[in-house]
Amino acid sequence: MPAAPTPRQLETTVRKALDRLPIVDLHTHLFDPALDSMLLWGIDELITYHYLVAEVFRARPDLDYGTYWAMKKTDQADLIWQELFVKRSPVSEACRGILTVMHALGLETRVKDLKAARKYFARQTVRGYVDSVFKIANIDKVYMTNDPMDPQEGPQWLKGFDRDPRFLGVLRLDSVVMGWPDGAARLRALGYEADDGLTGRTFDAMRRYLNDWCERLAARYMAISLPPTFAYPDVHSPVTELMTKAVFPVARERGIPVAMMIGVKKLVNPALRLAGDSLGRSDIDTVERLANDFPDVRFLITMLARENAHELCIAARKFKNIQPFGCWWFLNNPSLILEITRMRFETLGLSFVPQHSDCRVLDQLIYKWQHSRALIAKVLAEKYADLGAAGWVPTARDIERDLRQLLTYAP
Ligand code: HDL
Ligand code: ZN
Repeated sequence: MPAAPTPRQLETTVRKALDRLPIVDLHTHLFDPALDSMLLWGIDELITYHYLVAEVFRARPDLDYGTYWAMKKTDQADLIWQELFVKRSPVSEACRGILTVMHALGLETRVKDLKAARKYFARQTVRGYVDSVFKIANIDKVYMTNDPMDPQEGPQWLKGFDRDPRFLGVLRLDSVVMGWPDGAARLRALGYEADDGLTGRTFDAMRRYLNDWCERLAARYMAISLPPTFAYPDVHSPVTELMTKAVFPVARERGIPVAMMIGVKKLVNPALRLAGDSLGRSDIDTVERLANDFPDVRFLITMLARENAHELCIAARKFKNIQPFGCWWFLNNPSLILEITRMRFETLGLSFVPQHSDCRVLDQLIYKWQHSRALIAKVLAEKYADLGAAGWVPTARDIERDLRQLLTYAP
């Protein structure tokens, strides 16, 4: 009987297997390159990512919000680089990510300015760079976040374009469901005769919109981000009524899941724009009641508050139609990824999706997955080492099979 591998040997083996596995990224804000300027990439987009915007105002509380927003993007990036990377050590996860990307691209990271980096990106073409980033990050496919109500995006889908098969469609619901009756006017503008009231006509119009756009996008799931106050049942809530009487029926008919991303407090500081959202603890009872009352609807669930992470694991043990996914947004930091991934392996085995990147900028795929692969491999190796103590040692095939289940999840 060969000696059981040491924990360190296991971690190396699992990490190498994970590095070799082309990953399916279940939630991003990336776009098919055919959607032109909607796909963000390059050093200035990377450095002005909203996570870093929040951080630069902490480094420079004297900086006026309006002054920053009036700056050109390259000037914003230069300011952030000076304040967070030159005058201070870039120890935050968002700052570290920039260095990981630059290093992976062969760019010097201890530099006073972004001249060399801008020269590098000026030599790239978007389609060539998409191929490079997918190769470096070893990504198979990414799920987009598609909003037909977006004035820049909707018309391009109506016109039609040749799709890149690496970018999968997801119908995002926030702009048509949240803030009702704003969505009613938006539906009418697209030719769906919704009333402002929650009438049968409204639910029919919403269902037609959902079906038409799931078809057009070849949507693999529908997604919505919800506030901590989201509750079910709640007959007074247009969101709850539209989800239960329009979204879930269409998801059931089409055999696709609904991703509910719960816990966002929108724009607690509007002056920060995209960076202005915060979080709150959400109601796991609502998640359990929905899973119980809609047993034939599959729910992809991610919650934004750390306190909800353990509750979601247990709710998923009770309801097989709940699939927890990712360490979302404010949880996408090493200390919390380790904690949450450990509790998920311990309570759910392999029946969860450990991570999604949430990338807004293409190049982020490189860092978000390099950082997460290391952490997921570390935790899985720990669990294998625990099994080794009982004489159960994973084979290379076991490891490959387990990683494939975890990180190539297709809803
Ligand atoms: O609603 C969402 O999909 C969130 O991920 C937001 O887009 C958020 O601003 C974000 O980018 N988180 O990483
Ligand atoms: Zn997102």
